[in-house]
Amino acid sequence: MASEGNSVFSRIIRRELPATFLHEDDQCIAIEDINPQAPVHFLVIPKKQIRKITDATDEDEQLLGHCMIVAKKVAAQKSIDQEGYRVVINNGQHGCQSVYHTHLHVLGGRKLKLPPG
Ligand code: DGP
Repeated sequence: MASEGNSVFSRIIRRELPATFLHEDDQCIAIEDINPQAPVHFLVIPKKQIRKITDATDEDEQLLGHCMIVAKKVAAQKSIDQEGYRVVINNGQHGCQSVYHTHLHVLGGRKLKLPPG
């Protein structure tokens, strides 16, 4: 499945912009975050551009579940699965979302703080 969206992530999926790929399949990609907030910080991005998690529908249930499974597999490849990590979806203005193409952040490699900002 190609991405037909207009977001920066859709352009990365179409290889119009560069990124460090960790995973790709027919439904999603995983890439290194351009501005890492932890020693390990990657993004899992569905190829379908769901602008916000608010906009997700029941039809997206399998796709979003798949992204979670990819997140845990790539985390294992990055060897952060034993000590743990955080999976975050920022949603909308109060969630400090900046790219309106839903994505999972996976952060690890150090002990993260609570509460998160
Ligand atoms: P969010 O606030 O949840 O929308 O986070 C967007 C994240 O995407 C942020 O951590 C930085 C990352 N990001 C933005 N533009 C690019 C890009 O062009 N390439 C990569 N690899 N990451 C990007």
